[in-house]
Amino acid sequence: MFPKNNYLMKWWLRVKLLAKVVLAGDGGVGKTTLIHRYITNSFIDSTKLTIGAAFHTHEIEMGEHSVLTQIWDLGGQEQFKQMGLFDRYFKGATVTVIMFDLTRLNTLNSVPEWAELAVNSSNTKLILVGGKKDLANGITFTLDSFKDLTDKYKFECYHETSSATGEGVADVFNSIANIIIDTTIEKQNNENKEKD
Ligand SMILES: Nc1nc2c(ncn2[C@@H]2O[C@H](COP(=O)(O)OP(=O)(O)OP(=O)(O)O)[C@@H](O)[C@H]2O)c(=O)[nH]1
Ligand SMILES: [Mg+2]
Repeated sequence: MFPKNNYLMKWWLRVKLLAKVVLAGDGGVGKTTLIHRYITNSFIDSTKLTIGAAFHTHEIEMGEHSVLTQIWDLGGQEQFKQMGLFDRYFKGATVTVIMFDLTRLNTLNSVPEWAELAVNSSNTKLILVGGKKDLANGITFTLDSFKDLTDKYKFECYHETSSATGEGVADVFNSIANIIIDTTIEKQNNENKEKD
């Protein structure tokens, strides 16, 4: 039962804002470094490749809301994709971040494949991230640069990040939290309508 009164709605959201987030994208694009930068505010310049998947929980403060995220950081190396293990990680995801590397633009070619895996296993919203901006020699994009991708997969937003300088990192997680808040409210409003 979802409260219709505004005061109760705020209280209810405090209790209910818990969601699954998946970080996907090719090997070495910077997923683990991004989550590490966000959680610890520090840069690791030589991570080991992620084997299978790694799991974190993190609370994102968004104004009056506190959003509890369960984040799955997938190992992007081809051998893990070939194992066909990822369906279960995407299942139930509210937000999927698909990352490519601004210094290796061929990593953009895999974005549709990651997006397919995500949308085939869940009702997830998608965010696109271009990583390693500090090494990109000024190469930059906007969401409109990816018209074919956004038409097909409806990416909510696009961010460019550098885990070395921290640029853009908080923006990604703020977008994640905002999507979780909006999706939770929308879902409950729909359930209320069905009951009325
Ligand atoms: N200069 C710079 N280096 C980065 C950045 N992000 C990641 N790196 C480096 O890129 C390498 C790979 O980063 P990871 O975070 O391990 O990549 P990943 O996407 O998790 O890779 P898999 O676990 O194999 O899927 C590491 O040596 C990082 O230090 C960045 O924003 N700037
Ligand atoms: Mg990794």
